[in-house]
Amino acid sequence: MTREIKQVTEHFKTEGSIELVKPFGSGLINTTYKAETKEADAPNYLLQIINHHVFPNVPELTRNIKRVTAHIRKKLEQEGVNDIDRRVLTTIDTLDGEGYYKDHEGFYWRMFLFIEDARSYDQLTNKKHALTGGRAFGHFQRMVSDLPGEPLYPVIEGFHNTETRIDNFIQRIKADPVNRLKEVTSETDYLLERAGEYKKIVQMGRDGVIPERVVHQDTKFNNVLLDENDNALCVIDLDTVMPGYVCYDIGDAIRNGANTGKEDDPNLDNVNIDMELYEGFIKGFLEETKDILTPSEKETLAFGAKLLTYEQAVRFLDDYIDGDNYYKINSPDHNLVRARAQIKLLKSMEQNWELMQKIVAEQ
Ligand code: ADP
Ligand code: GN1
Ligand code: MG
Repeated sequence: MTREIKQVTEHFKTEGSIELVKPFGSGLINTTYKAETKEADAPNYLLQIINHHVFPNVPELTRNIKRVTAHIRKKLEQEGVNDIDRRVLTTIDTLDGEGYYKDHEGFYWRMFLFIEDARSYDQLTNKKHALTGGRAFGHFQRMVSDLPGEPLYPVIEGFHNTETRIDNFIQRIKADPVNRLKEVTSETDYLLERAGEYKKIVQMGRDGVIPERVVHQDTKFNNVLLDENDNALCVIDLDTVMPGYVCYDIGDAIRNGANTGKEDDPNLDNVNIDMELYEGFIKGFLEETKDILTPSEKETLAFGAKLLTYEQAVRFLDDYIDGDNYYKINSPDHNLVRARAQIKLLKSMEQNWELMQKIVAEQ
C-alpha cells in the first residue's frame, strides 16, 4: 500500500523526494496521509483521497477550493501578513496542471503543503479554545465574504437544508432497509416532533430575510490548525465551502466544540452544552463578523447551534437506519450512539435556550 501511495505522490509537483507516507488525522469522510520528504529544505505534504461518494463532482470541488484559497491568499498579502503558507492552505497541482489525480482504480487524490508545527484538537481542552475557534471561523467568514465572481458550486446539494434532510429521513424510516427502525422509535419520534421548527432557516432564506453567503459548513474545532501557543493559524477542510447561511458555521462550531462530552459519547450524562464555551464561540465569531452580519442574521446565530445539532442527530440516525453507508464507523452501533449523544446535546440546549439567546443579544 505504502509503495502504491508513494507512486501517487510522483504525479504531483513536489519538491524533494518523498521517503515516508503515513496515515494522518481523524476525519470521518476523507482519508488523509502525511508525505514526508528526505531533504531538510524541502516541504512535507498532506495527501488525501477525496471521498468520491460524498463529493461526486471532484473537478468543481477542486475549483471551489482553489478560488477560495487564492482569494484568502490575496487578501493576506494585501494585509502584509507574514508566513502566508501557514495562514491558508496551499494546493499542489499535478504534473499535468490539474488540482487532483485520478488513479487506475478510480480514486481521486489531492495534495496540500503540510503546515508544520501545527496542531488540531478533536475536543477543546480549555476556555480559550472556544474564543480561538469562534475567531478563526469568524475570520474565515470575513475573508470569504467578498469572494468575487459566480457563486461557488454546491458540492453537496442541500447539505444543511433541513427541509430535504427531514424529507429524506422520513423516506428512510418508511423504507427501513435493514430492519433497524424498531430499535430507534423513541429517537425518531423525538426528532420528527421537532421537524417543523427546524425548517425555519431555509424558509427565511427563501423569503429573503437572510442572505446566502459563502460559508464553510464543516466547522469542527479540529478543522482549525493552531500554532504551538494555541493561536489559530488557519481554517482547513474546505470541501464543503459553498453557498449557505452564516448560522450554519457558528452553529456547527458550537455543536461540535461546546459539548461537555464527545460527539459519540456513550455516556449521555457526560453530554451537555457548556455555556462558557458557548459564550466563547459566540464572542469570538462576532468579534470578527459583527460588521458584516445583518441584524436578522445575528438573530439566527443561537438558533444555528440547535439547528446543526438537530440536523446532525437526523444525519447520524438516518445513516444508522440505512445500514451505515455514509460515515466511517468503529462499531456496529456507532451511528446510533452518535445520534443519541446529539439528541442529548439538543435537549441540553433546549434547557438553556433563553440564556443562549441572551448571550448573543449582549454582544
Ligand atoms: P477530513 O475531511 O477527513 O476531516 P481534513 O482535511 O480535516 O480531513 O484533514 C484531517 C486532519 O489532517 C486535520 O484534522 C488536521 O489535523 C490535518 N491537516 C489537514 N490539512 C493539513 C495541512 N495542510 N497541514 C497540516 N495538517 C493538516
Ligand atoms: C463529517 O469530514 P469531517 O469528519 O470533518 C461531515 C460533517 C459532520 C461531521 C460529524 C462532508 O466531517 O458534515 O458534521 O463529519 N462532513 C461531511 O463529525 O459530511
Ligand atoms: Mg476535518
